[in-house]
This record gives sequence, structure tokens and C-alpha cells, in this order.
Amino acid sequence: MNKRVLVIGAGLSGQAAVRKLQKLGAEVFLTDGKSLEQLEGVERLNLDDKHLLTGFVPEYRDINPDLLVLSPGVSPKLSLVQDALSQKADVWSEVELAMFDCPALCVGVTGTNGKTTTTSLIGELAKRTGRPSIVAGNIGVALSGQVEGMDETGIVVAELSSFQLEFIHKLRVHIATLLNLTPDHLDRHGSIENYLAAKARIFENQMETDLAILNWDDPYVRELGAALTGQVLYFSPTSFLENGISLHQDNIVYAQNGRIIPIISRRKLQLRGAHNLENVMAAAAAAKALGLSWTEIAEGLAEFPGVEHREEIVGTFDDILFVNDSKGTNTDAAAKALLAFEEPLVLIAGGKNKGLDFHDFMKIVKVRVKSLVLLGMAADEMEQAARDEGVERIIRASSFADGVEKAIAEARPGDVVLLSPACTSWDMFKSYEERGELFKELVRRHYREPIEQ
Ligand code: UMA
Repeated sequence: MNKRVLVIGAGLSGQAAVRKLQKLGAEVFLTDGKSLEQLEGVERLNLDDKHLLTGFVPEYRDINPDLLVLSPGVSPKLSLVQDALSQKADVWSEVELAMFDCPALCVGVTGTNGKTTTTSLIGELAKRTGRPSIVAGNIGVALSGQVEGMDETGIVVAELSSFQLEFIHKLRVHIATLLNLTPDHLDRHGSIENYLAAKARIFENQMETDLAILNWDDPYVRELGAALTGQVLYFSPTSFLENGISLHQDNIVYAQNGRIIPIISRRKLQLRGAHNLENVMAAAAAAKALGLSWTEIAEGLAEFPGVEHREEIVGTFDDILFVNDSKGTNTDAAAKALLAFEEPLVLIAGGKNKGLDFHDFMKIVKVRVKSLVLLGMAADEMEQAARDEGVERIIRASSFADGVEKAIAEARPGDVVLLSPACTSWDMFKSYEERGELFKELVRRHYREPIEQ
């Protein structure tokens, strides 16, 4: 690639992008608003002072790149990006760069919630095809680098966020699913329509032989079907579909013109909660398109235990079940976690709000939660919404550790203590993973060596 390329953001995506571009022979510049001391791993990149610009974001004209590669966290509102667009420079997201020369089959998963579970599940099912496969993307591993060396026999299973899809160009996702759409990332996208438009780009470069897997129950998603180029397969966790994957008498079934093929009984799944049916159905559809038989798919579905930080069982201590749902970073995800448990709940919530309103969420909290422990930047806003909706027992915590201790003090045998923050972790942690790990550690530490109240 004989180009001047400026990569913005020196996190996971940016560093992977730099490595790939260097291998391609481009002249690579990397910039990050953070100072060098605040960045991890950048010193291992082969970049001199002229090409590594940290602690500030340069002007477009200082570098005049032919191509800008954006980390997902970089907003298109950044003046550097706006200038590049007005100068007609190419602007790609890191996933576009990762895949532009990759001949492997791409299976992409997007949606507000369930992406990681579905991507991981498809990844497990893909292994059963016997073809080389990888799982990467928004799941915590940048695609660039992971796809290196894959040929047309390979399968890339990619979790794709709206941020990553916002700047794709030619990325062709052969098998693509949009699981659901509820308000999220509105601080970045401005409106749900813009957010939907970004997500729907997953289908943009599909050909007629490609497959779009859509949620019939989600009005935003269902409507997309009519305008897509690829074949469309719907799934519905609530109503039987004559054509598609849906629920029929407690079985997940595939039907074609009303002819039913049972796939698996929902009772054989380890994943809990109605929302996981969406993930299972979408994954089954993708796996079928990868050439697996329904029997092979059923085996893979039954064996799948779920993913870390997503309704993850930490353990039962003093007859109290502890569940880590740190990945519940928006109100919809957290609401689904609440609905997955029948036991009395002590909920730990709060963190950094992504521009969401908490009132509808608090209506569910009022019905399902016996004690609500609030922490983080959004705590005031959440408390106000909780009070407006009549939530009675609200406890404020001064720190994350204090929140966990207060939740434990609230819980009685038979209860569930659930961390499902409905917010990002970014006010207190680097990532939801770090928050989830600390939760697990604090719970385990408490029961090994109880802390005096
Ligand atoms: N930065 C700037 N200027 C900006 C914005 C960011 O310099 O205007 C710099 C930051 O200082 C930081 C770097 O960019 O050093 C971080 O880039 P990033 O936020 O894009 O993070 P990465 O480390 O590259 O991780 C990203 C995804 N993060 C986001 O989308 C926020 C990871 O998804 C993903 O796993 C990773 O790429 C690999 O593909 C995480 C996520 O939270 C899990 N995703 C959101 C979600 O799931 O809700 C979308």
C-alpha cells in the first residue's frame, strides 16, 4: 500500500492497524490525545517521533494523509475527521482495514445487546465445520492481525459495533445478523435513526447469495428486510414463523413454508433468559449457512456455557447467588438480566451514562429488585429516576468496593446479587472486563475473609 496513512487512537484497534499498515508498506502516522506515558504498548510499535504524535491530535494539513484509519472510539465529529472528509481523503474504520484484503468468509454480528454471546457461540459452532476460524472485533480483540494469513477456506466471526460499522467502505459480511436495536450510544450517534443506520451498514455490501439474519420481533430490524440485497432469514423468540427460526412448543425450530424441523428443546440450553433465545436462534441460522447439520448445531448449542461478564455465575455463598453482568452497559441489557432471574434481587448499578434515560429501566427495577445499590457518575441521575418511579430501597455507595459490601449486607439466603450497571465502566475502570473482574474478586474475598462492617 503506497499511501500516507494516519491512524487515530492508539488502543487495541489503533495498534493492530499500525502493524498491519506497516506490513503493507504504508507510511504510517499514529496519533492519540493521551500522552505517551498514559498509553500501553505503543513503544513496541516501530514509529519514530515524526510518526508518533501523542498528547495532542494534529491538524489534517499537518500530515495530509491519503487515508485515515479510525479506532472505534473516535467520533466522526472530530475536526480532523471532518477535515479529511471535506478533503475527500479516504476514512476507514479499523475493521475495513482488517478485511479489505482478506479473502475469508466473514460472519458479522451486530445489535445493541447479545453481540458477544452470539459471536462467541457462532465462533464455537464455526470450529465444528473443520475450517480454520477466528473470532475477533468488538469482542475485545482487534480484527487486524487476527485475520492475517487466512485464505478463502477460513471463517472470520466478527463482532461489529455501530462505531466500527460507521466507517466501512467495501467490507462484505457474507453472513450478517442484526440482533436487536434499543437506545444506546446516543451521545455519539445523536438519534436512534442514526444509530440504526450505522448498524444496518453491516448489510451494505452483501451480494444476492449472502445471508441477512434478522429479528422479526424487533420493529426496527424487521423493517430492514424488505430493502436488502441478500437472502433474508428471520428469527422470532416469541411467535411461530412459517419461514424462519422460531419457538414451537418449547422447541427451537426451523420452518420452511410451514414444514417444521425441530432443532433443540430450549430446556437443553445452558444460556438463561428469553433474550438468549435471540442469540441462539441467530447463531443457529449462521451455523446452518456455514454448512453444519441441525444435529451438529444442536450439539454445539447445548454445550455452550455462555460468556464471561454476561450473566456470569460467580458462585453461591451463604446461599446467595452472585452474578456478574458487568457487560450490561445500557438499560436494555441490564433490564434483560433482571428479567432472567426469578429470585429476589439486589442490584448494583451505575457508572457512566451513555446519554440514556433511566425511567423505563427503573419501572422494571421497581418490580424486580428489592434493594438498589447505586454508584458512579450516573448515581444522582439514576437515583432521581428511581425515586420518580417509586423504587423504595435505594442505597448509595461511595466506591465500587463499598457498593459490593452494601449489596452483600442487603442480601438474604435465596437472593441474587446482580452486578448489571446499565452504564459503562469508564468513570472508574478501563473496561467492563476490569469492573467484572473486580466484582468477582471482591465477592470471593468477602467470603474468604469477611470485612467488618
Ligand atoms: N482516542 C483519541 N481521540 C479520540 C478518541 C479516542 O485519541 O477522539 C484514543 C484514546 O485516547 C485511546 C484510544 O483512542 O487511547 C482508544 O481507542 P478506542 O476507544 O477505539 O478503543 P480500542 O482500545 O481500540 O478498543 C476498540 C473498542 N472500543 C470502543 O469501541 C470504545 C473495543 O470495544 C474493541 O473490543 C476493540 O476496539 C477491538 O476491536 C469495547 C467497547 O466498549 C469492548 N465497545 C463498545 C460497546 O461494546 O458498547 C462499542
